[in-house]
Amino acid sequence: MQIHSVDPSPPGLPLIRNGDFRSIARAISLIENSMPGSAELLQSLENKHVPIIGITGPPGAGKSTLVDALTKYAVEHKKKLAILCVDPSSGFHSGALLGDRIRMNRWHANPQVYIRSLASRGSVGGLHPHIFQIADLLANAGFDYIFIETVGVGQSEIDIARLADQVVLVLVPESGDDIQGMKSGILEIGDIFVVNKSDRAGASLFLESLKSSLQFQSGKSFSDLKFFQTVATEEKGIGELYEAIMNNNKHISPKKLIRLLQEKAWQLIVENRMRGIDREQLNSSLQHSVDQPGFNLYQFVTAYAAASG
Ligand SMILES: Nc1nc2c(ncn2[C@@H]2O[C@H](COP(=O)(O)OP(=O)(O)O)[C@@H](O)[C@H]2O)c(=O)[nH]1
Ligand SMILES: [Mg+2]
Repeated sequence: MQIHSVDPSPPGLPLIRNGDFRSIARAISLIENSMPGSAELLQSLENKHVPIIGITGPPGAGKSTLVDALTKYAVEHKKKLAILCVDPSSGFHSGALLGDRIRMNRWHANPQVYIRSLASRGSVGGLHPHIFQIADLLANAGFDYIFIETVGVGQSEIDIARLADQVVLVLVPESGDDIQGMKSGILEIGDIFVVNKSDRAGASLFLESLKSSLQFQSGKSFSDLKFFQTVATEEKGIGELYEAIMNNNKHISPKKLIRLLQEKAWQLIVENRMRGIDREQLNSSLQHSVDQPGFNLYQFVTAYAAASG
Protein backbone atom coordinates (compact mmCIF):
# COMPACT_ATOMS: atom_id res chain seq x y z
CA MET A 1 0.00 0.00 0.00
CA GLN A 2 1.05 3.57 -0.60
CA ILE A 3 2.00 4.36 2.96
CA HIS A 4 4.69 6.75 1.81
CA SER A 5 2.42 8.92 -0.28
CA VAL A 6 0.22 9.71 2.71
CA ASP A 7 0.70 13.12 4.29
CA PRO A 8 1.58 12.43 7.94
CA SER A 9 -0.11 15.55 9.34
CA PRO A 10 -3.45 14.74 10.96
CA PRO A 11 -6.30 15.60 8.65
CA GLY A 12 -8.68 18.27 9.88
CA LEU A 13 -11.63 16.99 11.81
CA PRO A 14 -13.92 19.74 10.45
CA LEU A 15 -13.33 18.47 6.92
CA ILE A 16 -14.00 14.91 8.05
CA ARG A 17 -17.20 16.01 9.77
CA ASN A 18 -18.23 17.70 6.56
CA GLY A 19 -17.89 14.36 4.83
CA ASP A 20 -14.93 15.34 2.67
CA PHE A 21 -13.93 12.01 1.11
CA ARG A 22 -10.27 12.95 0.61
CA SER A 23 -9.87 13.84 4.26
CA ILE A 24 -11.70 10.69 5.28
CA ALA A 25 -9.41 8.60 3.09
CA ARG A 26 -6.31 10.22 4.58
CA ALA A 27 -7.60 9.76 8.11
CA ILE A 28 -8.32 6.07 7.50
CA SER A 29 -4.79 5.55 6.16
CA LEU A 30 -3.46 7.29 9.24
CA ILE A 31 -5.43 5.01 11.56
CA GLU A 32 -4.84 1.92 9.44
CA ASN A 33 -1.09 2.31 9.78
CA SER A 34 -1.03 3.78 13.32
CA MET A 35 0.81 6.80 11.99
CA PRO A 36 1.68 9.85 14.08
CA GLY A 37 -1.43 11.89 14.74
CA SER A 38 -3.68 8.86 14.70
CA ALA A 39 -4.12 8.76 18.50
CA GLU A 40 -4.83 12.51 18.65
CA LEU A 41 -7.37 12.23 15.87
CA LEU A 42 -9.18 9.37 17.62
CA GLN A 43 -9.17 11.25 20.91
CA SER A 44 -10.85 14.21 19.27
CA LEU A 45 -13.79 12.16 17.98
CA GLU A 46 -17.29 12.56 19.29
CA ASN A 47 -18.86 9.47 20.88
CA LYS A 48 -21.31 8.75 18.09
CA HIS A 49 -23.07 5.57 17.20
CA VAL A 50 -23.79 4.80 13.59
CA PRO A 51 -25.32 1.41 12.81
CA ILE A 52 -22.80 -1.08 11.51
CA ILE A 53 -24.11 -3.82 9.28
CA GLY A 54 -21.82 -6.78 8.81
CA ILE A 55 -22.28 -8.74 5.59
CA THR A 56 -20.56 -12.07 5.79
CA GLY A 57 -20.68 -15.50 4.20
CA PRO A 58 -18.64 -17.85 2.06
CA PRO A 59 -16.61 -16.52 -0.87
CA GLY A 60 -18.70 -16.14 -4.02
CA ALA A 61 -22.05 -16.18 -2.19
CA GLY A 62 -22.86 -12.80 -3.69
CA LYS A 63 -22.07 -10.49 -0.76
CA SER A 64 -20.64 -7.72 -2.92
CA THR A 65 -23.48 -7.97 -5.40
CA LEU A 66 -25.95 -7.71 -2.51
CA VAL A 67 -24.16 -4.74 -0.96
CA ASP A 68 -24.22 -3.08 -4.35
CA ALA A 69 -27.97 -3.67 -4.71
CA LEU A 70 -28.61 -2.47 -1.13
CA THR A 71 -26.53 0.62 -1.85
CA LYS A 72 -28.90 1.52 -4.65
CA TYR A 73 -31.82 1.42 -2.18
CA ALA A 74 -29.93 3.44 0.39
CA VAL A 75 -29.04 6.09 -2.17
CA GLU A 76 -32.66 6.29 -3.31
CA HIS A 77 -33.66 6.75 0.33
CA LYS A 78 -31.20 9.66 0.55
CA LYS A 79 -28.91 7.85 2.97
CA LYS A 80 -25.15 8.26 3.21
CA LEU A 81 -23.26 5.03 3.28
CA ALA A 82 -19.72 3.95 4.04
CA ILE A 83 -18.74 0.52 2.76
CA LEU A 84 -15.66 -1.27 4.01
CA CYS A 85 -14.56 -4.41 2.18
CA VAL A 86 -12.24 -6.71 4.07
CA ASP A 87 -10.99 -9.81 2.35
CA PRO A 88 -8.79 -11.79 4.67
CA SER A 89 -8.51 -14.81 2.41
CA SER A 90 -6.79 -13.15 -0.49
CA GLY A 91 -4.21 -10.52 -1.15
CA PHE A 92 -4.85 -6.88 -1.89
CA HIS A 93 -4.60 -7.37 -5.64
CA SER A 94 -6.85 -10.39 -5.71
CA GLY A 95 -9.36 -10.88 -8.46
CA ALA A 96 -12.18 -10.83 -5.93
CA LEU A 97 -11.41 -7.32 -4.79
CA LEU A 98 -10.79 -6.20 -8.33
CA GLY A 99 -14.20 -7.55 -9.32
CA ASP A 100 -15.77 -5.71 -6.39
CA ARG A 101 -14.10 -2.50 -7.45
CA ILE A 102 -15.35 -2.74 -10.99
CA ARG A 103 -18.86 -3.51 -9.80
CA MET A 104 -18.89 -0.75 -7.23
CA ASN A 105 -17.44 1.76 -9.69
CA ARG A 106 -20.88 3.07 -10.45
CA TRP A 107 -20.81 4.75 -7.04
CA HIS A 108 -17.43 6.29 -7.63
CA ALA A 109 -18.58 9.86 -8.13
CA ASN A 110 -21.58 9.60 -5.81
CA PRO A 111 -21.17 11.81 -2.73
CA GLN A 112 -23.54 9.52 -0.78
CA VAL A 113 -21.32 6.45 -1.04
CA TYR A 114 -17.83 6.03 0.32
CA ILE A 115 -16.09 2.71 -0.46
CA ARG A 116 -12.83 1.51 0.96
CA SER A 117 -10.98 -1.80 0.73
CA LEU A 118 -8.99 -2.81 3.76
CA ALA A 119 -6.32 -5.45 3.70
CA SER A 120 -6.57 -7.57 6.81
CA ARG A 121 -3.50 -7.74 8.97
CA GLY A 122 -2.44 -9.57 12.04
CA SER A 123 -4.74 -12.34 13.13
CA VAL A 124 -5.24 -14.89 10.39
CA GLY A 125 -8.71 -14.66 8.90
CA GLY A 126 -9.59 -11.71 11.11
CA LEU A 127 -10.68 -8.21 10.30
CA HIS A 128 -8.24 -5.35 10.15
CA PRO A 129 -6.93 -4.76 13.70
CA HIS A 130 -8.00 -1.11 13.59
CA ILE A 131 -11.44 -1.69 12.16
CA PHE A 132 -13.09 -0.40 15.37
CA GLN A 133 -11.25 2.86 15.12
CA ILE A 134 -11.95 3.20 11.41
CA ALA A 135 -15.66 2.65 12.09
CA ASP A 136 -15.59 5.31 14.82
CA LEU A 137 -13.99 7.74 12.41
CA LEU A 138 -16.68 7.02 9.82
CA ALA A 139 -19.34 7.54 12.48
CA ASN A 140 -18.00 11.10 12.81
CA ALA A 141 -18.05 11.68 9.07
CA GLY A 142 -21.79 12.04 8.62
CA PHE A 143 -22.64 8.56 7.37
CA ASP A 144 -26.02 7.05 8.22
CA TYR A 145 -24.81 3.46 7.94
CA ILE A 146 -21.56 1.57 7.79
CA PHE A 147 -21.51 -1.67 5.83
CA ILE A 148 -18.63 -4.06 6.39
CA GLU A 149 -18.29 -6.89 3.91
CA THR A 150 -16.11 -9.73 5.08
CA VAL A 151 -15.53 -13.29 3.96
CA GLY A 152 -16.91 -15.69 6.51
CA VAL A 153 -13.83 -17.72 7.17
CA GLY A 154 -12.00 -18.25 10.40
CA GLN A 155 -11.83 -15.39 12.82
CA SER A 156 -13.47 -12.69 10.73
CA GLU A 157 -17.05 -13.74 11.41
CA ILE A 158 -16.43 -13.70 15.12
CA ASP A 159 -14.85 -10.27 14.82
CA ILE A 160 -17.76 -8.96 12.78
CA ALA A 161 -20.29 -10.29 15.29
CA ARG A 162 -18.54 -8.31 18.01
CA LEU A 163 -18.38 -5.12 16.04
CA ALA A 164 -21.62 -5.03 14.07
CA ASP A 165 -25.06 -4.03 15.30
CA GLN A 166 -26.39 -6.75 13.09
CA VAL A 167 -24.95 -9.42 10.90
CA VAL A 168 -26.36 -10.42 7.55
CA LEU A 169 -25.21 -13.94 6.76
CA VAL A 170 -25.28 -14.61 3.04
CA LEU A 171 -25.62 -18.23 1.96
CA VAL A 172 -26.48 -19.96 -1.31
CA PRO A 173 -28.67 -23.03 -2.00
CA GLU A 174 -25.52 -25.15 -2.29
CA SER A 175 -24.54 -24.22 1.28
CA GLY A 176 -26.87 -27.01 2.38
CA ASP A 177 -24.08 -29.53 2.20
CA ASP A 178 -22.10 -27.65 4.80
CA ILE A 179 -24.91 -26.82 7.15
CA GLN A 180 -23.96 -29.35 9.78
CA GLY A 181 -20.43 -28.00 9.87
CA MET A 182 -21.65 -24.43 9.97
CA LYS A 183 -24.00 -24.92 12.86
CA SER A 184 -21.34 -24.76 15.49
CA GLY A 185 -19.75 -21.58 14.21
CA ILE A 186 -20.90 -19.25 11.53
CA LEU A 187 -24.66 -19.75 11.90
CA GLU A 188 -24.60 -18.42 15.44
CA ILE A 189 -23.53 -14.96 14.39
CA GLY A 190 -26.38 -14.22 11.95
CA ASP A 191 -29.27 -11.88 12.75
CA ILE A 192 -30.54 -11.84 9.19
CA PHE A 193 -30.13 -14.88 6.97
CA VAL A 194 -30.11 -14.46 3.21
CA VAL A 195 -30.32 -17.31 0.76
CA ASN A 196 -28.91 -15.57 -2.28
CA LYS A 197 -28.81 -17.08 -5.78
CA SER A 198 -32.38 -18.17 -5.25
CA ASP A 199 -32.64 -18.41 -9.02
CA ARG A 200 -30.91 -21.76 -8.52
CA ALA A 201 -32.54 -25.06 -7.72
CA GLY A 202 -33.11 -26.03 -4.11
CA ALA A 203 -33.25 -22.51 -2.65
CA SER A 204 -36.58 -22.86 -0.83
CA LEU A 205 -35.69 -26.31 0.41
CA PHE A 206 -32.40 -25.02 1.74
CA LEU A 207 -34.13 -22.12 3.47
CA GLU A 208 -36.47 -24.54 5.25
CA SER A 209 -33.63 -26.77 6.41
CA LEU A 210 -31.71 -23.70 7.55
CA LYS A 211 -34.68 -22.57 9.62
CA SER A 212 -35.14 -25.94 11.22
CA SER A 213 -31.44 -26.16 12.12
CA LEU A 214 -31.61 -22.75 13.74
CA GLN A 215 -34.79 -23.47 15.67
CA PHE A 216 -32.99 -25.84 17.98
CA GLN A 217 -29.88 -23.80 18.37
CA SER A 218 -29.09 -22.15 21.65
CA GLY A 219 -28.05 -18.52 21.83
CA LYS A 220 -30.30 -16.15 19.93
CA SER A 221 -34.03 -16.45 20.10
CA PHE A 222 -35.33 -17.91 16.86
CA SER A 223 -38.19 -15.42 16.68
CA ASP A 224 -35.65 -12.56 16.48
CA LEU A 225 -34.02 -14.02 13.37
CA LYS A 226 -35.06 -12.95 9.90
CA PHE A 227 -34.88 -14.90 6.65
CA PHE A 228 -34.85 -13.78 3.05
CA GLN A 229 -34.43 -15.21 -0.40
CA THR A 230 -32.71 -12.98 -2.93
CA VAL A 231 -31.35 -12.91 -6.44
CA ALA A 232 -28.81 -10.14 -6.04
CA THR A 233 -27.88 -10.00 -9.72
CA GLU A 234 -31.51 -9.32 -10.64
CA GLU A 235 -32.14 -7.14 -7.58
CA LYS A 236 -34.91 -9.49 -6.46
CA GLY A 237 -35.85 -9.52 -2.79
CA ILE A 238 -33.56 -6.58 -2.05
CA GLY A 239 -36.32 -4.16 -1.03
CA GLU A 240 -37.54 -6.44 1.76
CA LEU A 241 -34.00 -7.09 2.92
CA TYR A 242 -33.26 -3.37 2.95
CA GLU A 243 -36.35 -2.63 5.03
CA ALA A 244 -35.48 -5.39 7.50
CA ILE A 245 -31.95 -4.07 7.98
CA MET A 246 -33.13 -0.51 8.49
CA ASN A 247 -35.98 -1.45 10.83
CA ASN A 248 -33.78 -3.68 12.94
CA ASN A 249 -31.46 -0.76 13.49
CA LYS A 250 -34.23 1.30 15.03
CA HIS A 251 -34.35 -1.12 17.94
CA ILE A 252 -30.74 -1.39 19.06
CA SER A 253 -31.00 -1.65 22.81
CA PRO A 254 -28.91 0.42 25.24
CA LYS A 255 -27.67 -2.90 26.59
CA LYS A 256 -26.25 -3.86 23.21
CA LEU A 257 -24.67 -0.42 22.84
CA ILE A 258 -22.85 -0.87 26.13
CA ARG A 259 -21.74 -4.32 25.04
CA LEU A 260 -20.32 -2.86 21.83
CA LEU A 261 -18.48 -0.17 23.80
CA GLN A 262 -17.15 -2.78 26.17
CA GLU A 263 -15.81 -4.83 23.24
CA LYS A 264 -14.07 -1.79 21.84
CA ALA A 265 -12.67 -0.74 25.20
CA TRP A 266 -11.38 -4.26 25.79
CA GLN A 267 -9.56 -4.35 22.46
CA LEU A 268 -8.07 -0.91 22.98
CA ILE A 269 -6.83 -1.82 26.43
CA VAL A 270 -5.26 -5.00 25.09
CA GLU A 271 -3.63 -2.97 22.33
CA ASN A 272 -2.33 -0.40 24.82
CA ARG A 273 -0.93 -3.06 27.09
CA MET A 274 0.78 -4.75 24.16
CA ARG A 275 2.44 -1.54 23.00
CA GLY A 276 6.20 -2.01 22.85
CA ILE A 277 5.88 -5.77 22.55
CA ASP A 278 7.25 -6.80 19.21
CA ARG A 279 7.21 -10.40 18.00
CA GLU A 280 10.59 -10.20 16.30
CA GLN A 281 12.15 -8.68 19.37
CA LEU A 282 10.48 -11.28 21.57
CA ASN A 283 11.86 -13.95 19.30
CA SER A 284 15.45 -12.74 19.54
CA SER A 285 15.19 -12.28 23.32
CA LEU A 286 13.93 -15.82 23.61
CA GLN A 287 16.72 -17.13 21.43
CA HIS A 288 19.18 -15.39 23.66
CA SER A 289 17.62 -16.62 26.92
CA VAL A 290 16.58 -20.16 26.15
CA ASP A 291 20.12 -21.53 26.39
CA GLN A 292 20.84 -19.83 29.71
CA PRO A 293 21.04 -22.31 32.56
CA GLY A 294 17.78 -22.61 34.47
CA PHE A 295 15.68 -20.90 31.77
CA ASN A 296 12.07 -20.69 32.85
CA LEU A 297 9.39 -19.29 30.52
CA TYR A 298 7.31 -17.80 33.34
CA GLN A 299 10.21 -15.94 34.86
CA PHE A 300 11.24 -14.83 31.39
CA VAL A 301 7.79 -13.40 30.58
CA THR A 302 7.54 -11.52 33.89
CA ALA A 303 10.97 -9.97 33.36
CA TYR A 304 10.25 -9.24 29.70
CA ALA A 305 6.93 -7.54 30.41
CA ALA A 306 8.51 -5.44 33.18
CA ALA A 307 11.33 -4.36 30.86
CA SER A 308 8.90 -3.46 28.04
CA GLY A 309 6.39 -1.58 30.15
N1 LIG B 1 -27.03 -16.79 -10.38
C1 LIG B 1 -26.72 -15.84 -9.50
N2 LIG B 1 -25.47 -15.35 -9.45
C2 LIG B 1 -25.19 -14.39 -8.55
C3 LIG B 1 -26.17 -13.88 -7.67
N3 LIG B 1 -25.58 -12.96 -6.88
C4 LIG B 1 -24.30 -12.89 -7.25
N4 LIG B 1 -24.05 -13.75 -8.27
C5 LIG B 1 -22.76 -13.97 -8.95
O1 LIG B 1 -21.89 -14.68 -8.07
C6 LIG B 1 -20.55 -14.29 -8.27
C7 LIG B 1 -19.92 -13.87 -6.95
O2 LIG B 1 -20.54 -12.69 -6.50
P1 LIG B 1 -19.86 -11.70 -5.48
O3 LIG B 1 -20.85 -10.64 -5.17
O4 LIG B 1 -18.53 -11.24 -5.97
O5 LIG B 1 -19.64 -12.68 -4.24
P2 LIG B 1 -18.86 -12.42 -2.87
O6 LIG B 1 -17.55 -13.12 -2.99
O7 LIG B 1 -19.70 -13.07 -1.83
O8 LIG B 1 -18.71 -10.96 -2.68
C8 LIG B 1 -20.57 -13.16 -9.30
O9 LIG B 1 -20.27 -13.70 -10.55
C9 LIG B 1 -22.02 -12.69 -9.25
O10 LIG B 1 -22.44 -12.12 -10.46
C10 LIG B 1 -27.51 -14.41 -7.76
O11 LIG B 1 -28.42 -14.04 -7.01
N5 LIG B 1 -27.71 -15.39 -8.68
MG1 LIG C 1 -17.03 -9.74 -2.30
